[in-house]
Amino acid sequence: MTTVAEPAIKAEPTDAELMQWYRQMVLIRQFELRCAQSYQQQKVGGFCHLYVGQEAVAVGSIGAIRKEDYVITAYRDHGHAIARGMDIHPLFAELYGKRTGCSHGKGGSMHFFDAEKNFFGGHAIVGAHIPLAVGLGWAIKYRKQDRVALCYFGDGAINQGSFHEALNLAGLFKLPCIFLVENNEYGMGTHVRRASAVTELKLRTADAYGIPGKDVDGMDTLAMYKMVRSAAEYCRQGNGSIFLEVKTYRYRGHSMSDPQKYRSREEVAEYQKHDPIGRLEKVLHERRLLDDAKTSAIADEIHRMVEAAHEKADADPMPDNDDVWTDIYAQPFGPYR
Ligand SMILES: Cc1ncc(C[n+]2csc(CCOP(=O)(O)OP(=O)(O)O)c2C)c(N)n1
Ligand SMILES: [Mg+2]
Repeated sequence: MTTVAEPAIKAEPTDAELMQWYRQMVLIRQFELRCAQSYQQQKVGGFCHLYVGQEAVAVGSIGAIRKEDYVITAYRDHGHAIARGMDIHPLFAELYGKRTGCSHGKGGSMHFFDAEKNFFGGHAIVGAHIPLAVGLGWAIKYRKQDRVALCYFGDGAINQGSFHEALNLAGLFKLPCIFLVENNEYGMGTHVRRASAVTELKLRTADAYGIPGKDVDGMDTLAMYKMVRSAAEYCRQGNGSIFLEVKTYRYRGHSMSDPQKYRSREEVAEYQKHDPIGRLEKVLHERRLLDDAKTSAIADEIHRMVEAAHEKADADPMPDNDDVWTDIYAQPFGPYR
């Protein structure tokens, strides 16, 4: 069995990075709250899965990798897109089915995408993008590049065949992939205990596929950052893939239409006591980077930003009939562009 050394690198973020992450987390939360409102106003077509509560996972992990590294995720993708630096106007526009959306209004909430930022989506079928992450890892190795592929998925994907087939190949070919399961305890309304024979997910891959596993507190941005920094280093050094079990929690329902009968309000409240934004706020207060006045100024500024982006997207044009012929093939073919 391969073992991973404890974080060898001195991964201490700078003050500027900490502040940037804090702003990103507040932005993700406010973006999500506006999404919920817009959904209720029937502005959003299709499904919508909110990331509220899980912000530290995307922000801490994406903060630990480089711009040239690849990121790919499942359908709860708003937080990852924002953490990857996507502008929120094309995200709102995508939700509202507008031409100016990041996928030209054809993908919706589950298909945020930005190839220039090496953000490969946004995928709706549970576990289906994990083999794509192996493809990214394969491309990196084939081209002898100094990159990693960071792949997120939920605890519900862990028993899919695609997960096991993909990890076997990643282990066999020693591909530079970080497989990161966001264990928020539930796949829709099913607790991980009712779906998995082995619930300690970090134990799943070492003996089976030669991919070592670690676990990390996903409500702690700094812990996320440190773990992913060392995982990326492990991959970059040619050791192969790594599997991270991230313990996190979603405060909202699975999607916008979820009466949440499978859990109690007390359970949600217990997790909210360890809110990732509150925890980072405390660190910033201790380091004297933030005080109460600055906290509320940041919240106000981000609120204005979110409202402006939403209003602009709301006023943007819908696609034309002709747009049905575009975005089908990468290269022009027949009537398609
Ligand atoms: C192959 C497949 N089966 C079923 C579904 C329906 N479905 C959508 S989300 C979901 C639960 C997945 O939960 P998890 O992977 O834990 O992600 P989370 O929603 O917690 O982020 C299911 C079963 C699907 N999209 N794809
Ligand atoms: Mg889940």
